[in-house]
Amino acid sequence: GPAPEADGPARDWLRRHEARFGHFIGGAFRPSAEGGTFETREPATGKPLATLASGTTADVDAAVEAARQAQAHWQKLGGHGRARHLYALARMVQRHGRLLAVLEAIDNGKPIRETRDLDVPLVAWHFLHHAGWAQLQESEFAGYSPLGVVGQIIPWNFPLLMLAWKIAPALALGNTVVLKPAEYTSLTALLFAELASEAGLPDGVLNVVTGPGETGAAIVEHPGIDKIAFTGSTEIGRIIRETTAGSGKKLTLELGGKSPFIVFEDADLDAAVEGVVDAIWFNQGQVCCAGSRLLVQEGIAPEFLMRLKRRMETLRVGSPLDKAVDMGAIVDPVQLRRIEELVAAGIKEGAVAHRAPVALPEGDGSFYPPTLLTEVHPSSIVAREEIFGPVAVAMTFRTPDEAVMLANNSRYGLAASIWSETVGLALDIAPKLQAGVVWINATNLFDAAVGFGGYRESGFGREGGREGALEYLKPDAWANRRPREAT
Ligand code: TXE
Repeated sequence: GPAPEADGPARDWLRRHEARFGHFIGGAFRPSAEGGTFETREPATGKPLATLASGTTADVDAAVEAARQAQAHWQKLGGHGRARHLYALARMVQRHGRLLAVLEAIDNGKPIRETRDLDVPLVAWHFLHHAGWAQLQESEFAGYSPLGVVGQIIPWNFPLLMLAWKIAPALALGNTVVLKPAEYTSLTALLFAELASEAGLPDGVLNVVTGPGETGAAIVEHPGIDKIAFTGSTEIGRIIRETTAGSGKKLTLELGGKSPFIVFEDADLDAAVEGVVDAIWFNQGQVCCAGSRLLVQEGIAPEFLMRLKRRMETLRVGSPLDKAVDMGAIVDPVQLRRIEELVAAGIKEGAVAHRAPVALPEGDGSFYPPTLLTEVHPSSIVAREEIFGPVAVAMTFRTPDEAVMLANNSRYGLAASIWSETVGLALDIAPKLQAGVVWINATNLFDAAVGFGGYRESGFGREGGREGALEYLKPDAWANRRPREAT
């Protein structure tokens, strides 16, 4: 196969910082006020990767102070002024795309093919899209003002992309940011902040505070923050909602999912098999909108599952820097154990596990094979809980009505995917699915122009497009006065 991606520049960057990083506050790295640190490891090898600052309330204070000082000037720049900075960030991401992609693959364990061809281009696109909203702010959002300082807490499954989803709209519309990356994957956020500063982003506009959940809680509780945007587990989302209740902080939550992937008997079966590969084995299944519940119409189920198992034999699991692999490493041993435990619980409840007969890399990396669970009852733990790993859970249905009922039988409602060659059927089913996004003969498509977000316990608020922009604005008091009716 092709030679592995050269990781020299990313390792050089780590060495330049002696693999030790402070928070990025007010345009510079600085250690934690109380001196706390923590270590991160490389998912594919288990080897130590970097020492990071562990943020406490004192660090969050400093970051909020820097963000507050920067905000007035950032707002005064106006939409056109800020658009220039967003275009510069997009160009910066493109120029350093290889470095960002490699560091992301090392830090998260996801394949270089994905970080290079998906994460990084989507990040650049997100800044370009929001540069447009900045330019249009005065005309499209007359009567609205920025919120001020926003606190943003992101997960580890798409570290750079979640950073972009959070900071691009916030910055475009005149807010400044205190961002906490996930503790497993903080490196690309730190590199991004450093590069953004070099690209001319004013000091204090983007501050990155690293640390565990407690650091996130310090952001959530900080009185100087006007809005919290969170992506992560439903459990923590619930805590954040309780903590912010009555505080006056605006809140958006993008939480878990257990999204249905519905294959009707008239589907193009080979296309649908490829769809499953994208839905549940892309990014090792660590995708909030992963098509993790595979609902197959009874008449084609044996044939479809046979083709799927055959396709599983060709998937390759290996080093994230190997350009030929389909799946890399699971982000952390803790997550790996969570997957193993859930699958074991499902098997105990009667599920049959088919593991792709692939060789997993030797050593201390966290790897898990592509897995398909069949004979699953809808009440089984694996049909209800988010596994957040490369595990497809298959069930069957007889009629379209039953498919809708099964699909909606979830506490989540993030995404859904319909596979059918009958336009009328697909268009009849789509609006009946309680999900923030419904794909037809497609899956995991992301568009910066379209609001992404969930129903029910998948959260609320949208990211991307016009709806996402409004989440970072507040209506001006005077603009709420309606013109007097002509009498
Ligand atoms: O998530 P957490 P974890 C799901 C997925 C996964 C499970 C656990 O099922 O297996 O959650 O993952 C910060 N106040 N998803 O434990 O804890 C934390 O530091 C404020 C789905 O990693 O929710 C990190 O930055 N912040 C999801 C971020 O929250 C707190 C993506 C997410 O971590 C905090 C991730 C607190 N009290 C996990 N506690 C998706 N929908 O994409 C933690 N954090």
